Amino acid sequence: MLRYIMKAAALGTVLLTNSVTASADIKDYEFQLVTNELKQGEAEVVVKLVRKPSGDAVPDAVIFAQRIDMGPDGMETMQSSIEAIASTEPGTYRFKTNLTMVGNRAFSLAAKIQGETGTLENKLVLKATK
Ligand SMILES: [Cu+2]
Repeated sequence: MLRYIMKAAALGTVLLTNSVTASADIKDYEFQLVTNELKQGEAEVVVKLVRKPSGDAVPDAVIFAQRIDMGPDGMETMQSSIEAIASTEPGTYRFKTNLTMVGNRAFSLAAKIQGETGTLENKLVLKATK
């Protein structure tokens, strides 16, 4: 009986430790561009949300703000409309935009992640080519 209690207590400790480490920090996540070079004109921007310690793709994030502009080329006020479209793969997020001019873009995203507190904010740089 005592042996059983000690085992249960040890197990409890393990479970507690696991539940603490399972909760990652919002800083452990990042959006990564699947392709950082796109053709000028109508384009699909695809990003993958990754949990950095494991490299796992993270589905079901709520992206509540996105913006694409030419800030990297000194044209921050030159922005394009960008809208989310249906994802084809869990953990990837797709957007439709129009890259009217050749050059670099800053793509900014703000998202909430299931089970994490805080907001993930990333700014990614991509390039529109001829
Ligand atoms: Cu421009």
